[in-house]
Order: sequence, then structure tokens, then C-alpha cells
Amino acid sequence: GRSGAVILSTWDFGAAANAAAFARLAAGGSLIDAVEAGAMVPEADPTNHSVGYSGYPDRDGHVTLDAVIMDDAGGVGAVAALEDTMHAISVARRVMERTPHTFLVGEGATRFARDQGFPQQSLLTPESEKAWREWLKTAKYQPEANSEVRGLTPARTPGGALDHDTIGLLARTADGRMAGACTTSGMAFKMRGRVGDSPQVGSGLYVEAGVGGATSTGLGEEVTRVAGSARVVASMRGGATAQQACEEVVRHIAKLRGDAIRGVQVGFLALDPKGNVGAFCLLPGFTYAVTDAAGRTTVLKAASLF
Ligand code: SD4
Repeated sequence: GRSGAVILSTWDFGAAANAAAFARLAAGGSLIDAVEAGAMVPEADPTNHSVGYSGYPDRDGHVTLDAVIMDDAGGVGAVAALEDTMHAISVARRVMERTPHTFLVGEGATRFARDQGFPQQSLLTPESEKAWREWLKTAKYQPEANSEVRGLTPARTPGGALDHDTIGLLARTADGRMAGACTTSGMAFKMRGRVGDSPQVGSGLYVEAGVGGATSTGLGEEVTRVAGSARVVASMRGGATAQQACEEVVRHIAKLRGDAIRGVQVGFLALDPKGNVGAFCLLPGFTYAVTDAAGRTTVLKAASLF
């Protein structure tokens, strides 16, 4: 893997998130400030339909958000099935900093967001509502791996639940401290109440001092089944490089699931305290953004098993 990475995040739009995270660090912010700032970028982006504002809704038309933030000193905060609140990552941070808990869900999470002063707003945009109404015509739940790779766009795949765009971010300082964040609106047109890998510590994100961090994207159920990000970090703890660790877990999922994961995308990123990067996925098409200590960002394609 490449070394010297300071910020690492999923997908090509991660580049803009990395820039915000890097700027926050450069301005003297903490690692938590940085990963939060990065995650907020796609959360507010109306053209990104898998995170925050304008995320595709569940089957019943509700946009519900999942997010987790964590440092390497045991700090963890998460929310799932949060509604009417743009910045799920910031609510997750408040869970970490201002409650005795690590995870709030549903109505309780949404009420906590109101109590904390986060504005109440509808996250469903005319565009995402239109895609949902199109989807209702067939109402088939069929996640499409890397729709962009096949040249499909949301407009051309009304029923195609785009299974990319979740953002997972990992960041480190020169002294090897680390933090991470992950935020998503989850799989498009999911069942009401469905929670994926993203907000679950150990599945969508895991960070361990002195070892490294990992984050995931893709069809969350396949990551949750094996506590994927915790497994990547466990491999690193056992001596694997960041790259070897990502590969080990993807291979494990493929072996465990066999035909059940045909056509399904799952991707992992890993970062060690020295800035070595790992990236691996099931199917071609998973991209990620790496920012180095000089603030230079590169978007790369992850190698894939199939
Ligand atoms: C989920 N892993 O909710 C998320 C979706 C995702 O890119 O990663 N989209 O299953």
C-alpha cells in the first residue's frame, strides 16, 4: 500500500470530504473535528443520494440516516434510523460527548437531535422522491453494485438501488493517533427499520490505537455478518499489512457466502498508524481518496477479488 496517508475515504467524492477534513486538521482541529468535517460534506450534498440530505428513502418514503464516529481512546458515538436531521455524524458525535451511551436509534435519536438544537428539516428532495415513486412501480429490492461502473445513472435505473456513496473516513496525525467516521442513508428503498453496517462499531468502522483503522462500503448485510471492519483491524493486529488485512476479509466473505454474494459489492479501506493504506473489494469499481501530509489528494481504484 501507499504510505504517508493522512486522510483516507471511500469513493471518488471522498476527495472533497478529505479536503474539508485536512483543512480542519491544518487549522488545529482534533482528529474527531476533522473526520466530522469530512463526513459533513457529502451529508449536505444534494447530488449524493446515499448520504444525508437527498438520500434515497426507505420503502415507505422516509429518509433515515445511520452514522458512527470513533477515536482510538474508546470514544464512540452512533445513531441509526435518524430522521429529519441533515448531519447525522454531528448527532453521533453528541451521543459520544454528551450522553452516557454509545448508540441511539430511531425516535430517540431524532428527539435527541432536536434537544441538542439540530434543525428539523425534511431530507427528501423532489429528485429523490421521484426516484422513490419510480421504484414503487416495481418495488423490487435489488441492490445494484457500482451502478456507475456499468454506466447507469439514477435517472436510468429508477429501480436500481445505488449501493455506493456511503462515506467512511479514516484520519491520523503524525504521532500515529487515529479516528474515523462513517455516515450513510443506507441502502435505497430498504425496509423500514433496516440498519446496515455503517453505524455499527466493528462493522462499518473500527479504530484501534497502535494498530490501525478500517471502514467499509457496499451491501451492509455482508459486512455486518462478519463484523468486517473489526476483522480487518484484528488481521492487522495479528501482523497483516493494511492491504493484506482488507484482502483477508473480502476473501473470507466470498468463501462464507459463495453464490449469495454474486453481483454484490463490498469494499474495505484500512489505514495504519504510519499512513500505510489498504483497499480491496469484491467487484471492480470501488474507488477511494487518499490525502497525504502535504494535502495532496489522489483518487485510486481498489483491486478486487472478482
Ligand atoms: C449500507 N453500507 O447501509 C451501506 C451502504 C453503502 O455505499 O455503503 N453504500 O449497507
